Amino acid sequence: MIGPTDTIVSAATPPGTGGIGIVRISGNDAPRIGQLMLGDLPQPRVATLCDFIAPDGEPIDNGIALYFPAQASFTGEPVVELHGHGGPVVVSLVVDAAVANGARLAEPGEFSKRAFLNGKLDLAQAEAIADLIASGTSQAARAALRSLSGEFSDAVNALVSQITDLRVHVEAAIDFPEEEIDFLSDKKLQQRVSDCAKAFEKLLATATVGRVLRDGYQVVLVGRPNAGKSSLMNRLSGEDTAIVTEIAGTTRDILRENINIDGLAVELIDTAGLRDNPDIIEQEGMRRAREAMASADAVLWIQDASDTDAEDLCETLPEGVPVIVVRNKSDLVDEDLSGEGVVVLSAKTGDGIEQLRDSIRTLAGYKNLGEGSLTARRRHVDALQRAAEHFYAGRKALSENAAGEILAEELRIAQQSLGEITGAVSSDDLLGRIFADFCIGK
Ligand SMILES: Nc1nc2c(ncn2[C@@H]2O[C@H](COP(=O)(O)OP(=O)(O)OP(=O)(O)O)[C@@H](O)[C@H]2O)c(=O)[nH]1
Ligand SMILES: [Mg+2]
Repeated sequence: MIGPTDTIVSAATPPGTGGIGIVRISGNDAPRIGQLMLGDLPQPRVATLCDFIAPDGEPIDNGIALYFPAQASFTGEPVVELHGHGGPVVVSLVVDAAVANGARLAEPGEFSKRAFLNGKLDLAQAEAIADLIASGTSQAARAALRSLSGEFSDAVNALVSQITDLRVHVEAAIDFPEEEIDFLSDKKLQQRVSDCAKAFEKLLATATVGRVLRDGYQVVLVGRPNAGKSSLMNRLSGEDTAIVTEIAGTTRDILRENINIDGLAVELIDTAGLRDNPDIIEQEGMRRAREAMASADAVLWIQDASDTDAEDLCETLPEGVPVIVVRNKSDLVDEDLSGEGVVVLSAKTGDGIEQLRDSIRTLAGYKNLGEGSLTARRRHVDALQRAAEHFYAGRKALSENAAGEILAEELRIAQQSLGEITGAVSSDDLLGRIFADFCIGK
């Protein structure tokens, strides 16, 4: 890949006042611009106190300047950093001076993008920078740092190289048709296929949790009116957010509350009760409830355990969303309500709430999250899933029809999907979308 050639400048510290304000200049022209603004370019990587000078020769500020030659900079290009006083006017005067000397204002994420284009980081690592900056819990921050250091990319690359070995093996078999059958029923090949399957499973589990760590886990509470959805949301959050009454149809709007289950950020969404003859307001509430379910990570289907007539509307739930069935109001019932995949609790007394928290953690894949967690994005999970589907299709073709060509082709596509994660395979459009989400100066 050929990197960009113009020189960019931006404040690297957030707007506003602070102890110091940092302006970063990156590109082939950075040493020349640095020299114009500082009188002399500092020694590489030596913090040097100097005046920052405007094009008219007047000093703007006095501070520390650093020069990083191309090989040893964040972007992979020559970089000059000016650490001055952190006032919005001073910082913008320094930026203006760099522009007057030939630099261009950087777009959001452009420094990171250049680091990627110059091979200093892969795409997943560059994304981890933004995730580290945006992380909302300390667990997420630690996981993002691990992804930034390349642990996630290493795991992806290891899988890519496993698939490459497998492809080489299969393609060799195809090239020697007279021995193909033997090749394809070879024990070693079977071993490689099953190793790949295990690696896919493991990486998908890691990425799925990593995605949840980054984005949080969205749980929608749905059920019949009066089942106790709002009571349960209030109980889980410890806040009195939602109105609770004995009137069926109390909740009509969507209500949101963020909770933290042992470091897992969970967004709870309370919805209007689903019923057969809703009034016009409830109709809209139900429409919003269904919309929330469609994009949720999980659904809590809440039943009133004391209402034996309550018919189960569970079948109205969207396909593919994991569901936890909650039998609420256990305090009103003596009989045993437990069952497979069912949590029995009382929103009123708090009985059984711990089991529910536990079920949510398990469903999120967060249960046994050790120290080794990484952050990942939905984009990564999608690419991994696509790769896995092709791999499994290829494995099926091999086991059912000894179809080596099909396996080889599916492996090639799987490899390509995995390449999208680290950016080994990428398009301008994808890069544009990813880096546009970064903040200015990063
Ligand atoms: N005894 C008992 N009553 C409960 C429990 N949970 C909720 N209730 C009562 O059930 C009634 C309905 O509770 P809500 O939380 O408003 O129910 P909801 O599902 O949000 O109802 P809508 O918003 O109308 O759909 C209220 O009178 C609550 O006090 C429980 O665990 N035990
Ligand atoms: Mg309610």
